[in-house]
Amino acid sequence: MSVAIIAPGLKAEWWERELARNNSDLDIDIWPDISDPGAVEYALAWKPPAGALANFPDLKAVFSLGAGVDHLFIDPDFPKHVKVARVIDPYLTAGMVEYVVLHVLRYHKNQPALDAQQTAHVWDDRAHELKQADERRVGILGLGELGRSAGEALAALQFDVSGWSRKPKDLPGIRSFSGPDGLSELLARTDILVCLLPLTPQTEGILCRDLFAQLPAGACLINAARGGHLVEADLIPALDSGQLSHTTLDVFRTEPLPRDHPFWDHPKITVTPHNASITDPRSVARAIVDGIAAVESGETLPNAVDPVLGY
Ligand code: NDP
Ligand code: OXD
Repeated sequence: MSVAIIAPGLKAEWWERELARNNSDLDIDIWPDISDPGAVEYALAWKPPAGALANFPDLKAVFSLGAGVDHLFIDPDFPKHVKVARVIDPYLTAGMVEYVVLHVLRYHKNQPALDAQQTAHVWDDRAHELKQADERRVGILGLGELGRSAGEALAALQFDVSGWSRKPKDLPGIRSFSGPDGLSELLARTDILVCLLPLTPQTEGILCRDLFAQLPAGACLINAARGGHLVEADLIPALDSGQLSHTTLDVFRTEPLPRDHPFWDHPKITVTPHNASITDPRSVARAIVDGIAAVESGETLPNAVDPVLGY
């Protein structure tokens, strides 16, 4: 069975090792050194160069090396008949839950303002509003694997949690909103907004001036989904006007974030380098090997995405 790994910039040799550890019969090549493109039946991919997957005429399935698949569907030559699976993995979920809880707590405890006080050598324990977690309203855009798990963790910490998804949900401790009206209702009752949507034509640019205007003044934003969700030109005006009080961004339209980008130095923006959560080959390679076995035995591909919905 011939497998290609196309993940420029990732540790492809690590993936090769972990795949081989789980199935020593696989014949694994790392792009661009593919010995026989005509033999490749499965590909592991992360941000593959445009057209690269179209070179494999007998490709049966592509395994995204992340939860998102936008990096595949962006390729105009992506072979549309090929099945696509994404990562759903307890470690990836745990990493995102940790990131979201970390940054929600940071806002809840007014940490950005306390950091500024320390810089100015100011001791003032009264400067910040006292709110209990159940008085802090967190709104999560996207209630899938990651959004739902982050919401459950925040609800367990007693936060007032709401979430928005395409279809309504019934989740303990999370108020569910859906559709365009549901989005406005959620925004109106959100102090800390977390974006965990997939990037699709429907969600591109959703974090924009109009959305910010629907939040209570002074709300905070955490975007751990994709840079394409944010209209970058709308962010600094919203922060400077006070409509937003602080933002944490893990993802950007251009990654790495260019060194001269204004987000780096803005006092109300926290930048992290797209590492909210990272796929761990040690657990995900096993799932990929199982996925290959499922396709080979005529079963449904586990963790398959819907190519029409794009997630
Ligand atoms: P899922 O596919 O499990 O969940 C997606 C959620 O978004 C679902 O609840 C879905 O609704 C909702 N949704 C999709 N489209 C719309 C829409 N048009 N309107 C309203 N809701 C919508 O994805 P995951 O939770 O696994 O991952 C989310 C994203 O997080 C990934 O696509 C990726 O971009 C990002 N990510 C970022 C990482 C990082 O390190 N920064 C790491 C991992 C992922 P419904 O339930 O009704 O279908
Ligand atoms: C992912 C990511 O989609 O790391 O998994 O961004």
